[in-house]
Amino acid sequence: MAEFLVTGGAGFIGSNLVDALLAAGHNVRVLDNLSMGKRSNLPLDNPHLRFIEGDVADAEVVAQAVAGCAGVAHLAAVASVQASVDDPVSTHQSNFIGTLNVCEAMRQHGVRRVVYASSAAIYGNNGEGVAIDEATAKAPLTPYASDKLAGEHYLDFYRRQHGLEPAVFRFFNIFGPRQDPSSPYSGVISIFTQRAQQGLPISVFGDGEQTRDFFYVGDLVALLMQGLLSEQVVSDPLNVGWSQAVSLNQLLAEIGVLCGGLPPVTHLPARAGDIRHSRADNARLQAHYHMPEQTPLREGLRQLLGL
Ligand code: NAD
Ligand code: UD2
Repeated sequence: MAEFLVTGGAGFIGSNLVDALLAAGHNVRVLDNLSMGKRSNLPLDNPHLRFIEGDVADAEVVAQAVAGCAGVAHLAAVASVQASVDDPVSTHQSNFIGTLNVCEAMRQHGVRRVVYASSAAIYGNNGEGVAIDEATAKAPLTPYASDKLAGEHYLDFYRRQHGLEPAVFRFFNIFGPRQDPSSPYSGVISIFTQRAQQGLPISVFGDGEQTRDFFYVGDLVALLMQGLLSEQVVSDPLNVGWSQAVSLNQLLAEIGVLCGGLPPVTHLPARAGDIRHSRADNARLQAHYHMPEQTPLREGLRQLLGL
């Protein structure tokens, strides 16, 4: 069976992808520095899994991890936008140099297929209020977004020059089991559900009428698997969202139903620079991928809450 490398495989999205690859009978290598990921996210006793603790910023380590594998899902990054604002130099090592190291290692070892985790952050505030398509002008407002966009450009260079086959996905708001709720900048669903379960007060920044296009991690994994395994991939970047707007107030109502009520909800001033409405135009994704059946928000929340 083919062996695949998942960088960042001990994290939220990566570990869900690892589970799916193993379940499909593949061998998996994970390269993760455990800065955010956890060993407990991985089935370490599975003989088909090899865990390498190491940094994608280390070219040598990346080259060893890439050698001999059939394809790479490159998910390792400091996923916190705020961390990139606070420490652009250090996060650049993970978020950009790590991507360049993966490209170079793939070129050296003749590995072609790579799935890349880009982000809706590359659009900045552009397209706000309409469904954002991939042609929307790019406006990276943070080091995180700049690094993700630069990574896309480098992958395209390696595609043209060295025959790499990148499958580039621009994730909107992903949620589900193993998303870490511990920072104030963690995904809102992970924070709200954890606080609801623990009976702790919930803070809504603004009036709660801002909307997001929430996408369940299991549905994302189905797409990442296709990106990794399908005969051919489209090299154009693809938005990953359902093109559905859910407000925070609607989200809280759903959580309230599942948890049998909500703790006190406080409204605080809106976050500076917060995007009011973010929604993907996913026509290009639909044209090129077999879309999974959508996991409804309530069902995704149920999974996350362990109900
Ligand atoms: P996560 O923090 O759970 O996963 C990232 C993993 O990468 C962690 O396990 C972390 O330990 C590892 N990592 C970080 N720096 C590393 C380094 N230098 N070397 C090796 N490993 C390193 O976050 P996630 O939400 O699972 O994000 C996965 C990918 O998806 C990231 O590239 C992120 O930028 C991207 N993304 C996520 C979202 C979202 O909604 N969660 C949205 C857009 C893009
Ligand atoms: C998401 C991504 C970010 C970047 C951005 C691009 C996550 C975690 N963040 O930011 O990486 O790609 O999209 O547009 O996926 N909120 C509250 N209370 C809380 C926490 C959040 O009200 O305790 C609000 C927050 O102000 C925002 C909404 O919830 O209006 C969603 O916040 P988020 O941090 O989950 O995600 P977002 O869309 O700001």
